[in-house]
Amino acid sequence: MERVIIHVDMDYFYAAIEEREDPSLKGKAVVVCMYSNRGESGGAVSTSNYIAREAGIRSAMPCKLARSKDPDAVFLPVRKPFYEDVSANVMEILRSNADSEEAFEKISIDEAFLDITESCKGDYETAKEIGLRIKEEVKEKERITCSVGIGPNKLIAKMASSFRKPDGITVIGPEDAEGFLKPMPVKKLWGIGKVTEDKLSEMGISTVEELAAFDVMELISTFGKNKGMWLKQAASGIDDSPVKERTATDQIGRMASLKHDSRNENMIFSLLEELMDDVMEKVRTRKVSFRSVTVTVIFSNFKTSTKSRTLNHAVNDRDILSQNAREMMSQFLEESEINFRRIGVRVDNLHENTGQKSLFDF
Ligand code: TTP
Ligand code: CA
Repeated sequence: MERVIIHVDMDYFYAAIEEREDPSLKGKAVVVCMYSNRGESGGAVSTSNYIAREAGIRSAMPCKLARSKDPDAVFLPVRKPFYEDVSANVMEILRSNADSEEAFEKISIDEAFLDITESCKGDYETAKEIGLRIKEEVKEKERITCSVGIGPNKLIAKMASSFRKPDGITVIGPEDAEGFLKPMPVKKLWGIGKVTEDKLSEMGISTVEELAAFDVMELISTFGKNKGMWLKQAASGIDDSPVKERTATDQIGRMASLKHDSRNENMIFSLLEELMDDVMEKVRTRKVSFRSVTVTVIFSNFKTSTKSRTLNHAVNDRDILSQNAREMMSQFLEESEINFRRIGVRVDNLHENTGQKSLFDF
């Protein structure tokens, strides 16, 4: 049976929760701000409701700028622990609508994938009913709205959910997938970032249709084997990745703030070394090896960006971790001009060490 996947994305999540909590906000522009320790003037917008978006207010914009765009908007500070509680309730509703406990994957505080292949027996009409039922259940129990995308894989489902927002539902059957993607600009393809978008643009590729038609060997020579093949497949609407929850036990990571926002290499790399020491200590205590390394940077405007590498085989080697993490961190420094606020390093794809001795044991 062909898979049927649902992606659910909560609408203007933090601001929607604030609206729910205070009915007097109804009809007003609401902006949720992450104020920094430097006070109100230093903050950035976390999110805003759709009324505020009409005034041009966007996530990650400085709060000061947002205020100038709509002086009548209501500005509220982020209450992350509270939103996390609401998120946990929503995720329980979503999980209970997936084929099984395992057929569920939370990908952020307000987004998740559900595999519903068995529940709908591969039928898209039934899938749409399930999608509508989920929307109703979330609205009834949590009094906020979400947008739902349904498709033959995660990529299509994810892109379908953002097609009609807020409170939308979009169903893209396998036969519609190509037509759905074709006219989109490549930057809309889930997984394509600014750097890739710019490179593709230099190659004369601006739509998904152009990318799908592009010579795969040429893509590979520019982007490397994995990424080149992925680009070709994604543009053709192909995505075989399973819906699978990433549990905390699958990864070991550490994150910390710099003393102050900075692009100073000494400061960044020495913090990175400390974080890697902590990660390696846990790797050794848990007697595991890892096959991938991820570096995360949270910039001074609160944007988060990650880079990952998959190694040829599982290792528990400090030098290999260090080499990969440092290279990715250098790329971050090259690519952006914004100061770094927090950095993190994580290893995942963990394997238990067999009896064989590792380099560490010698
Ligand atoms: P999103 O799903 O990107 O945005 P949203 O739910 O606010 O709006 P949409 O209707 O377009 O889906 O992000 C989910 C939450 O994550 C958002 O409510 C606030 C938080 N967030 C930040 O704190 N900073 C950011 O830059 C972004 C994009 C989101
Ligand atoms: Ca959302």
